[in-house]
Amino acid sequence: MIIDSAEVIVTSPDRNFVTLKLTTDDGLTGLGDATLNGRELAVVAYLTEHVVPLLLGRDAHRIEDTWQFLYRSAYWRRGPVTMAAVAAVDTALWDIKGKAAGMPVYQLLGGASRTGLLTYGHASGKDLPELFDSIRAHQEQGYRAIRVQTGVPGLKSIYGIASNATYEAMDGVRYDHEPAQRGARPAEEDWDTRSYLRHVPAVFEAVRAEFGPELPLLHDAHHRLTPIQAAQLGKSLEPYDLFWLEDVTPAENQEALRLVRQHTTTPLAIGEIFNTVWDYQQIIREQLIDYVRSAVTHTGGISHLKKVLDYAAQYQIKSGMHGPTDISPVGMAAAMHLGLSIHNFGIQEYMRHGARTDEVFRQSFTWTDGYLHPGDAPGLGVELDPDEAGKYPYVQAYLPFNRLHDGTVHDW
Ligand code: CS2
Ligand code: MG
Repeated sequence: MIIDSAEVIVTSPDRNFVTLKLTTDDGLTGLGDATLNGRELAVVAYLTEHVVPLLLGRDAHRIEDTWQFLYRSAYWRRGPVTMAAVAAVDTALWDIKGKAAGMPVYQLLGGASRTGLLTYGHASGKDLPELFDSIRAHQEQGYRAIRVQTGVPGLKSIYGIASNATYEAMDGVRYDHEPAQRGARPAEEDWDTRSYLRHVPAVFEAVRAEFGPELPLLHDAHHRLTPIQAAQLGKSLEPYDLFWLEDVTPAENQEALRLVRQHTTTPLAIGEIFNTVWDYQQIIREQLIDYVRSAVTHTGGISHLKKVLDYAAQYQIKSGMHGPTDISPVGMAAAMHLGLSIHNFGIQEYMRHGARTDEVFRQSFTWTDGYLHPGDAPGLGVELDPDEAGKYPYVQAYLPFNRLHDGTVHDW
């Protein structure tokens, strides 16, 4: 089964997506998500100029060998662009192997370890009434776990708050926060850690008072705190029993988490910007996190993320795969097949895509009563409609960035 053709498809129905489509000499096709938010075209070039020519004529069955070839023969390893490109090839080959075997990919990964994947959704509000409405709206949609993001008094715009602009763009449907904004330059936002640290515990106190002790609540600090500030936040949120506190401090410095662990028992989730198992080695070995946040799309595909999660399993660390709208339906399906098969599944992030995206990507996965299931179609269960995709050319978009009051650039 020889790889006969390889296409890199860029489309922008509700946001930009990059998809690799492989076709074999006996007509089987496989899709892989290569979307890197705000840097999409870098992966397109890496795939088109450097990877596609190397794939043609290869045996599509040899997934692990192809992974090792792409990772080692490049000489320059790791990093978001390389690992998104490798991920797209790996995922597309698993899709093909599933179709060749006439089985959904999760069956090739060892079969189902559960009946469905618990998901969490993004509730947000610039103030408590708006936040409470958003939580209720997500519960009505079926979510059994809720990520809570809140506005902070004194800050104009902040990560995670769905804006009315998004509201209008989505045909009047209250829509989650879409971080990448279309435009020629990244939007500048303001940030102040002390205002945030003073405000967030009070918000969780109010949410618990309103919604009770059971509802699993998550929060994303989005890489903005120093290690001691992260420890402070984790401690101040302990009374509200969070499911997890995410990206509480930039984790390039893996040791930073030791200080956080010393001061708080709030569960920690990290890894959505990690790309290989080596980014996790110390924080897993030293039990410094509780959830692995990597997505298949950004961590070298199903083959490599499975290795990360198998390593994490030895430390009772669970999966919490990244699943915002910048992970395409192909990347989401890959996450579901892996998540259904592994033992140490924790929870799956699930931001629902827009209607135009659902037209471009025909999906067979289901979301019922708050649980996702990849479906039982052979392969991944997602097909791309080239005519629909062709309607929406790429639109430049950037993630915002932060400046402190004194003008210093800060983590967004
Ligand atoms: C976020 C993302 O979903 C999350 O946990 O951290 O929204 C993130 O900001 C985007 O994926 C960036 O592209
Ligand atoms: Mg996050």
